[in-house]
Amino acid sequence: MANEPASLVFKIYCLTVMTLVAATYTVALRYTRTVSSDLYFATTAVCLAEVIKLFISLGMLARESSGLGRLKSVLVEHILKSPKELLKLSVPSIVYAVQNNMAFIALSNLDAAVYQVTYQLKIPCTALCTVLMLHRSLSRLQWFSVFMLCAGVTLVQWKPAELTKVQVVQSPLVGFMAVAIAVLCSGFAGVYFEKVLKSSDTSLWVRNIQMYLSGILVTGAGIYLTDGPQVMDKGFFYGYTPWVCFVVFLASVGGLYTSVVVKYTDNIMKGFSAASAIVLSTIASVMLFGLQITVTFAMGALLVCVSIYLYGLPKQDTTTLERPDKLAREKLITV
Ligand code: NCC
Repeated sequence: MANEPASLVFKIYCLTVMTLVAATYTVALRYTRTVSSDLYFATTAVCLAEVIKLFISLGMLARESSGLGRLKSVLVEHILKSPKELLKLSVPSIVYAVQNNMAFIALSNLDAAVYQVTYQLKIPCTALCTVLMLHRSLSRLQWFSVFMLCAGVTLVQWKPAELTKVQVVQSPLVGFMAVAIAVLCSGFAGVYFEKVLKSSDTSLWVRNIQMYLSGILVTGAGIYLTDGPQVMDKGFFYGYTPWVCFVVFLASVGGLYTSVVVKYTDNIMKGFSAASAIVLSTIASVMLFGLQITVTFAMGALLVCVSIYLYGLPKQDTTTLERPDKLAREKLITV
């Protein structure tokens, strides 16, 4: 299972689950941040999700290793005897810890639809990180399609702002700043994890365990530094309702599916596929439940489809499009 290729059906399944979980997560998280009077500590929810992901990854590794003896030797080799690797994976775990906390701050201050729309800036940011960190090249047409996708998803998810009055004080400026930080973190951490994962044969579940171990330490420090005295006073699970547990569950499942998607595709494809899953699930709702399609949705869906088509076109004359600097240098040398 470690490095065998996945079937197309399996990839589509993972992408669809990831996208549906992400959509539900944003709305459920927003709900939990606006309705309850005994507001839970967001930092504890982020930490708890890391713990759950660690245990599930251990279970998956045990399944992959077929036998407890083998599991033990894999853990000794990759965890106890690999401090360097643990340190390497602590980089994305710190960045993801910041990003996951930012999502709570943003959704405490912004409507879920506004958050979802502005968060789409992660698509070009991820493409930029891929080019810079993985040294992959995108043609001009592919760059164009990345921005077209960003505009398309924005239109597809466009909804009128929440009309219901929320019970908490909100600061849109703080919300937008949190989104900006989350966008940068998502692009960087996603591509960094992809780079580490694909640069060796080490199993995805081992990489996840290495990352979640430091994730627990970092998010634990986050609890201590941000809400320490209050958590000591009121308790770790203060304000936890069934909805909050549901949010933590979604955060864990969504994160694990994200890791599988990155393993079998890449971070840019994750953006494209998530967009098509949103379009397809809305079309399915139209056919199944008679949902009304808006003009903005139709325009956005068209942009998403065209951008997917353009991104997939074979690259032409890549030297001139991708490395004009290289070409100019070569010309200078000949002169
Ligand atoms: O923003 P995004 O993902 O890139 O964030 C990645 C999430 O996956 C977790 N992760 C990543 C790699 C890995 N090996 N293990 C992990 O657990 C990170 O901790 C981080 O939470 C997206 O592409 O839009 C996506 O969005 C998130 C989420 O909706 C946003 O971050 C909003 O806050 C989705 N997460 C969930 O639905 C829980 C993710 O599935 C897709």
